[in-house]
Amino acid sequence: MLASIAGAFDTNNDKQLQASELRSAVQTAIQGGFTAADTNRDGQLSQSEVNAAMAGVARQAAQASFRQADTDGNGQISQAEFEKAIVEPARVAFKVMDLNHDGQISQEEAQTARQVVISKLRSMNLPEASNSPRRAINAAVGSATQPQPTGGQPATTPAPATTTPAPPQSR
Ligand SMILES: [Ca+2]
Ligand SMILES: [Ca+2]
Ligand SMILES: [Ca+2]
Repeated sequence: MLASIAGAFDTNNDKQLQASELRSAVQTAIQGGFTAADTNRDGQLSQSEVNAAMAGVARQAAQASFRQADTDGNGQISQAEFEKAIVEPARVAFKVMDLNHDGQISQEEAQTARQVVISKLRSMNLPEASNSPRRAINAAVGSATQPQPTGGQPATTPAPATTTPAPPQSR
C-alpha cells in the first residue's frame, strides 16, 4: 500500500522518493484541493466554498473512520465494533495520560494532560468558537477530575485547584 503510493509519486521511476518529488506531489494535491473547492471557478475561495470543502473533508474522515471501525467489512458497525472503535482510542489516551504507568490517572496527571492539550491547541492558533475543540476537550478532560458547569468559565482561566499542583515527577 505504502509502496504503491510512493510509486505514484516517484516520477522519474528510480524507485526512490525524492524530496522534490514529494514537494511536487504535495503541490499537486494542494492545487487539486483548491481547484476542487473553488466550485464557481473564480480563482478565489469564498467562505461558503471553504465551508463546503471542509464538510467534504469531514465526511471523508467520517467514512474512513467508519471503514476502520467496520472490522469485518460487512458495511455495518455492530455494537462490538462500535465499542472497540470507541474504546481503542480511549485506551491509548489513558496510556498517554498515565505518566507514571501505575494504571491510575491522578488529578495531577489529568491536569498535566489538560495543560498539554490546551498549549498544543493554543500553539495551533485556532479561532475560538463556542464549540471549539479546545473547549470540548477542556470540558471532557476537566470533567474527568472535577465536575464543572459546561461553558461556565472561560477556557483560558485554569480551573481552581484545591491544592497546589505538584510537578508530575514521582521518580
Ligand atoms: Ca470561488
Ligand atoms: Ca461490521
Ligand atoms: Ca498514574
